[in-house]
Amino acid sequence: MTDKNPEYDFKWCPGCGDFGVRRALEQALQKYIIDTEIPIENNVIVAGIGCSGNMVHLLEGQQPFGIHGLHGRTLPIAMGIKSSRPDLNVTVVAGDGDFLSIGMEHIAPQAQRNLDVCVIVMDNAVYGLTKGQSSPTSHEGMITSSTPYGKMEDAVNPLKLYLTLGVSHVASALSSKIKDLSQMIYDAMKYPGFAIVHVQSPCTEYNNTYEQLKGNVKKGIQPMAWSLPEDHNPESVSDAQNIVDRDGIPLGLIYQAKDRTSFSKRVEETTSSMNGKSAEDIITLYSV
Ligand SMILES: Cc1ncc(C[n+]2csc(CCOP(=O)(O)OP(=O)(O)O)c2C)c(N)n1
Ligand code: SF4
Repeated sequence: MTDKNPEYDFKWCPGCGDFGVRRALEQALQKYIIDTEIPIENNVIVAGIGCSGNMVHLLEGQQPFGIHGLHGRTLPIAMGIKSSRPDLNVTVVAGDGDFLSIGMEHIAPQAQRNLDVCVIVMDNAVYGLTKGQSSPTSHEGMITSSTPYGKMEDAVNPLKLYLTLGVSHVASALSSKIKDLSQMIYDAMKYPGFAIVHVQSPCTEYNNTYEQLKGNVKKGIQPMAWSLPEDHNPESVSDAQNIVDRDGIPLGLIYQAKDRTSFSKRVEETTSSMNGKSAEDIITLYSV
């Protein structure tokens, strides 16, 4: 609940990783509207359903448009917006359950179209809002409310999946490293194609992974997260593949395709090849 939105009586649990993501998104958006001179009202946040989806109501500062849509359907909504208003800066926010479970089928088609949106996936490896059920990124054997004897499936490796499906810009981040995350979100907003920033955003209530991600010297816990080597070339597919094949959580820009035509450009080219024909003209021309 905020002073501005007193009717929304929900908030995140103390320590939830989504607070850091919110701060980073606010900073990135602020920088984006100053640098590009795109007014705030030409920015849209499309949210899925989940604790992460509440982001759209909890943003502070200048307010972009917000759509809190259906579970798993952030990408079709984002595509609808970009089809009719390619000038808008669209950012998708979704949880790992929303984006990689029910929403998984939408990733490949948008990767192939190179839909020019920035996607922020908040990965806590559980379904937080519905009380901690296993998600695609929960590890095999994990005990959750829906897997009391251990999850039977292997975990999805989201970064590997994005590369395989042809996502043009793939970055990986931690919610607690707000400065780095904010820069990654800003870069993804500016990238003219399908850009995903996959964020490890721990759920303090059902899967608190802060210690595993950052490590704890006193307890002899090695950090799972590691920075990309300095000589990593994000334009190299083989470098990117090599990174996502390694254990743990790589942090940084893993892959970025150069010179791929964006969805908005494809729409523009196709529309201009219609030579001013209306929808009715085309239906008449091609109806049998
Ligand atoms: C079509 C549909 N199926 C299921 C649900 C119930 N539901 C709401 S949120 C959610 C999962 C949320 O998990 P995630 O996307 O990982 O987000 P988190 O809450 O962890 O941020 C589910 C299954 C729903 N709202 N709509
Ligand atoms: S249940 Fe988990 S993901 Fe949801 S607000 Fe609480 S800590 Fe965050």
